[in-house]
Amino acid sequence: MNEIQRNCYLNETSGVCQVLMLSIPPVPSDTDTVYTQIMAAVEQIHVRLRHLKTEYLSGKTGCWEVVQQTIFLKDYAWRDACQEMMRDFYKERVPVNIYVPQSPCDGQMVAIEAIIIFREEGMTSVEYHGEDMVISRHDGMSWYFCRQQDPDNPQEDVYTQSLASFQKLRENFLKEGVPFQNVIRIWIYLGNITEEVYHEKEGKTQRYKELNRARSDFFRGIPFFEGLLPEHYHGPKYPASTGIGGTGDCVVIGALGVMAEEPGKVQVVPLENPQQVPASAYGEEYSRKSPKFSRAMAVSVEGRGGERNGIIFVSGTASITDAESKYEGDPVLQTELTLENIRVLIHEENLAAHGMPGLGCELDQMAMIRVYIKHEQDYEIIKGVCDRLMPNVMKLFTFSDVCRPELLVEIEGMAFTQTRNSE
Ligand code: 3EB
Repeated sequence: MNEIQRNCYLNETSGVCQVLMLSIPPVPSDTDTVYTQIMAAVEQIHVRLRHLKTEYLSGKTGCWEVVQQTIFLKDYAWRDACQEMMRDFYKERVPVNIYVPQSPCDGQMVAIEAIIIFREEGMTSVEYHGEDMVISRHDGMSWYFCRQQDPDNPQEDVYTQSLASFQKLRENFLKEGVPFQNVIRIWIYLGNITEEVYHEKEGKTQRYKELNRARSDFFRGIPFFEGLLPEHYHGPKYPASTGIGGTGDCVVIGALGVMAEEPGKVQVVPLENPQQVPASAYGEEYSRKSPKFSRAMAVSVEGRGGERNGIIFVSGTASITDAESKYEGDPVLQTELTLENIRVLIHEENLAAHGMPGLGCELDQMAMIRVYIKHEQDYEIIKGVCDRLMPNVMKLFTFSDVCRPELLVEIEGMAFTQTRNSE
């Protein structure tokens, strides 16, 4: 594999071409600053895109549009300067930039995970609606990339901050006519996630548990995925999610919504893992209000030749069987169980059981994973397991705290799948 193939995943279907890319600058030298690191990362994205255009898309008219960048920053104080650089670079087409206070594991100051769409005339449109929302439309459906970068009420407690963030996020979607029930994937970056806090009524609790309480209150009564589910689906209905730590007191949310423009073309289904209790059914010992998320979301879109194209968004996954953490203190076994959980989750058998036959895949066919690592000393070990079990998958490693104290690693990711043409 060459450098570009290793850090790009290109998914070309009959209706659209999407690219996932990891742009990680060189390990900084003495003369590097956050500016040189960010410029190196952004320029690298565009050098690779030019290469991809000549390599794979020659003959097509259109251009690349970077719709979302998740920007991992070693120091969150760089966020505003970084956003200024993005404005200068992208001008009137600034992607939804989600700034995450987590350090890349090889010592870089920054790392970028980018979602890119090839805007082809008559096939795809991409609209930039301010810095918090980008919409891409193709295949009879629309994708809404959205962010909620930190609350305006930092003086308040984490419950109030989280609830306000969710409410702002809902407003961002409603401005575009998207009800919150159409949000399928959420990322929540919560600073000091395991820190104990005290609440008048709750007593001694934890920042993560207070987030769960806010999320439960906010989600109550939302008829998630109405009109988009397979006919006989009766399981829990919540978006896929990552709830993960970060430095400082941040509450940063990224979210992805979908709308079907042509009825019947799009289906979504929340996936549960037969080896795990649904998170929404966890007992009170983990969090008085359980975490409301599904283990993954599968989206199925009808292609031009009658085939169905699948995208699976895998939630943050950890070393948990049933509802219990396993292999306390052992990063190798925790990583192996985490990847086994993902393997079972995205396997054809599980997709078929959830009403989406033909759209499953194997672990090593995933497009990418993000690996959140709690302790610096576990990085090489955890990376070793991931490289062994998924040698062909693009991977991003960052240091961050995980919500349960005993969990050493959490892994999320995406997979693109396709049914064989039925004709
Ligand atoms: C777990 O399986 C690990 O609260 O949104 C993973 C993914 C976890 C998402 C969330 C929490 C969340 O329970 C923790």
